Amino acid sequence: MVLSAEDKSNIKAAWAKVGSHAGEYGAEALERTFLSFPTTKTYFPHFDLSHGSAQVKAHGKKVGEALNSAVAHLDDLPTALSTLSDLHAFKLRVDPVNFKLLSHCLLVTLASHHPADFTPAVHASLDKFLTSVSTVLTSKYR
Ligand code: HNI
Repeated sequence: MVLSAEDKSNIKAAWAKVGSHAGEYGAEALERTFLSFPTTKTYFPHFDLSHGSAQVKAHGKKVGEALNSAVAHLDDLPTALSTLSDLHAFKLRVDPVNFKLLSHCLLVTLASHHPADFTPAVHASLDKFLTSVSTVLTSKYR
């Protein structure tokens, strides 16, 4: 997945609108993922997954911060996400299909909060971005 110059500028512009809400959107995307795709909950047996859960909020913040960092390092995602890649591949062993589900819910969350900014072109660039992040996080599996 190669991000074009236009993708990069779309991703940065969209993320500028996200601003300080990345953690909150991360938590909303997680809640949407757990509700819409319940098998994803199997990776979080140790979490309280109820609506408003402090654990989901805290985890959403971590996911949001990781995405903030990825947006700041679009030219070198493998380096920026290297530690997280090790974690997901070697320790958590999350099946790659789940990354598509979370990515979808991240897109839905962004679209619902920023409908006017979520043009088809921005949608496509954000989809490529999340696919790139997911590819890095699942790249050390085999
Ligand atoms: Ni993921 C931990 C980021 C996809 C299951 N994950 C993290 C952490 C970050 C993170 C950041 C915290 C690391 C730390 O504590 O050092 N995860 C991301 C990102 C994506 C992603 C950016 C994709 C966009 N993770 C997924 C998916 C699943 C997943 C798709 C499974 C459905 N992640 C986990 C689990 C943990 C985790 C499980 C550990 C949670 C805990 O605290 O015990």
